[in-house]
Amino acid sequence: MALTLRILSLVTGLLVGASASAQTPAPPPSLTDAIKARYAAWNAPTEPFKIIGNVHYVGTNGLASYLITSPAGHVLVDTGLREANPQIKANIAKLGFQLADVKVLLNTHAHFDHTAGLADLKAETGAQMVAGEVDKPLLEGGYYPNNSDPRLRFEPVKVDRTVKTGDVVEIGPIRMTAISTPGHSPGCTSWSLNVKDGDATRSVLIFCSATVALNRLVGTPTHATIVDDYRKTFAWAKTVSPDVFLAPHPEMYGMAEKRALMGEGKPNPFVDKAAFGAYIAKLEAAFEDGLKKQQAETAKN
Ligand code: 4NZ
Ligand code: ZN
Repeated sequence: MALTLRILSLVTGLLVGASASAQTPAPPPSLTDAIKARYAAWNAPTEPFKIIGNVHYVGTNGLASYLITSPAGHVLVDTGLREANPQIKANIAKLGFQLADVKVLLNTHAHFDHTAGLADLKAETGAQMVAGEVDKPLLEGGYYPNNSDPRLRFEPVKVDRTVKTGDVVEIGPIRMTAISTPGHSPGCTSWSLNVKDGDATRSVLIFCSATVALNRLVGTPTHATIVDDYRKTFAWAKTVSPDVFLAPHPEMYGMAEKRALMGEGKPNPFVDKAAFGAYIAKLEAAFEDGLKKQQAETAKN
């Protein structure tokens, strides 16, 4: 019972960004349990659907992948775990699109839960792999920064093009602008684009992430500039209010709840200018809390 609770609290902590390590003093075996517990949820299937304009959800129920389509070719953002690739491919086909038309693979950040299928999909499509400059060595090495735990490794993927803030990925009418939002990973990259929604144009942000999750912020940090990086990302995040906020973990923006509200003639529930700001406020508080907890823990040892 106590163990189950500890695992649950670790997993919950990872997802909401609270430092679970304060309740659970970072025992390596719990990582295995946390990952295992997440696997089933991460791999659970879901129906693909059009979110808005040419942006589609083609991921699993637990991990987001986005297909941005155009007559000149498609962009796929992130995969889930390696074994979820058949689901992503089936989801693309279900929506009436062809895997072979995926010309670019984008990544938000080089963590196994969003990258493990990239190498296989790149081999199958020949698509160009594009990622944040600072995450390139992680993607090409298939590892988590400053962590040799084999459970965090993934199939390495060659990065053909690296980006930083302001760089644009273009395919036909698709223009996706990279924004470096480091912290959660050193090269964490958010992607912004405009989509047509009837007569309106909507701004869409696929936010990389800024949860603490498995990251070490103090002592031997996951990467040297990590605390400053998170703070810069929060400062930037407070300056934007996209019409549509998306992220690599669907629960970050209430994917399932919003999808359930979709319907003919109803306003699109994914259009919510206040959603990102509200999320960032909570996330920043969770980060500062996580930082304090890690500092207190380090001071004790
Ligand atoms: S992440 C786990 N990508 O940092 C690992 O949000 C990594 C993340 C979340 C959860 N995990 O092992 O449970
Ligand atoms: Zn991550």
